[in-house]
Amino acid sequence: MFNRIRFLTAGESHGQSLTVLLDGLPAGLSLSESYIGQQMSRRQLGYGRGGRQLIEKDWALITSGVRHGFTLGSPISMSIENKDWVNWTKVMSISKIDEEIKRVTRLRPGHADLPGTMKYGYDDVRNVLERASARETAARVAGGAVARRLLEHFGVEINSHSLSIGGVWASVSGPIDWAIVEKSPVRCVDEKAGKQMMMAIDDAKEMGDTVGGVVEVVAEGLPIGLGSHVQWDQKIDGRIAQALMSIHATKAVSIGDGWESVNRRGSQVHDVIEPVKDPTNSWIRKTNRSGGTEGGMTTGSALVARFAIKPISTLKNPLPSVDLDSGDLVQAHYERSDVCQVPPAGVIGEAMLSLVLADAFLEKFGGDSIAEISRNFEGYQKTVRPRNM
Ligand code: EPS
Repeated sequence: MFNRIRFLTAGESHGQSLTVLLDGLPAGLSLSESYIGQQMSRRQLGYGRGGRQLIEKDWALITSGVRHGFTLGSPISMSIENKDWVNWTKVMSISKIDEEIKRVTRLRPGHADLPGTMKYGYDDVRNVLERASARETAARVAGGAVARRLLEHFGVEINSHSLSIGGVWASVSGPIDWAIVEKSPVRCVDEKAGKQMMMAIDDAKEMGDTVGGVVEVVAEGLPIGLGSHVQWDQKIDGRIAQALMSIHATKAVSIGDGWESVNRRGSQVHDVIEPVKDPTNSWIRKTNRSGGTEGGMTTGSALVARFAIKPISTLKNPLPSVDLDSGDLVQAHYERSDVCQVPPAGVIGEAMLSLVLADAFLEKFGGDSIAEISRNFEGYQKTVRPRNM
């Protein structure tokens, strides 16, 4: 997945804590727990979130790789406490307990329950659902925040917004006012659509159901030439697609005009390259239908990706299902959950996009310290212009 950064998470939703391990970041990057905490708070917001977000105050304790406010170049590890753990010490005890714990055997369609219990030979769905839970995205956002910090140092800005929820679509034209998005309970720039999205979430909640939608993530300020055309697994669009597709409940990913472009002719799809007047501001396009990638590389235009979040699988009014032991018809398992995960998905998508782009940035401008990477980056940027300018 990554060429320079190694990123792992560990931890179950109701275990003691989540763990994050990041290796491959350079020395000399300013980084603080409060910076990471700000991103983690953003993830906990969103209309339609479940009761768990009232219990948790997500915070990532940095346990290595940072000294006096700057990265050391050594592995960065973080620990995120699950405050809910105190209510689960028996159910999620590490050691054997002599108390009978009720097994979860009623399989939820749409989650990891059936494939997970068959794959690992479990008799208790909880052994799957604890790790499969979207709680893990708290760890992704912590790791993604470190990557975001690196990109911000080099002038890259990452944002996201909800394009649709429950079939209600925002009408978006022109530059997006990200301050409006951050204030919106559904992270939607279109206030009218936002209100209708909240109504759609309320209606679903009323019916014990759930709703999904579409999120758009945007990275601005990227240099041209991240990724590569030379090998299938180096293409930046493919790497972004995998990272976004790996987010819980994601069922589709597109870049730029994506699916819409197939209805148009090439002359209406490709972004014309404008003549260069100012060598320090080269390769401008008046359109960005490509979403900032061509041939598996960044073009220098905004990187724009969209991903579809399915309505989440835990329904208060459960679907019919089957019991893992008997194979008989039962109602699917229900436990506290969200009604809609689209708003937090934007923040999680920003984190995953940051990790892919930071990895590609380090791949191109490698170096062990921010100072060395800066020299490489500035030297490259001076070459990005027509050859005789
Ligand atoms: C979530 C934490 C989970 C769920 C939700 C998202 O906490 P709990 O299971 O204790 O309520 O609320 O997970 C899911 C919706 C899912 O399908 O796994 C979180 O922190 O984002």
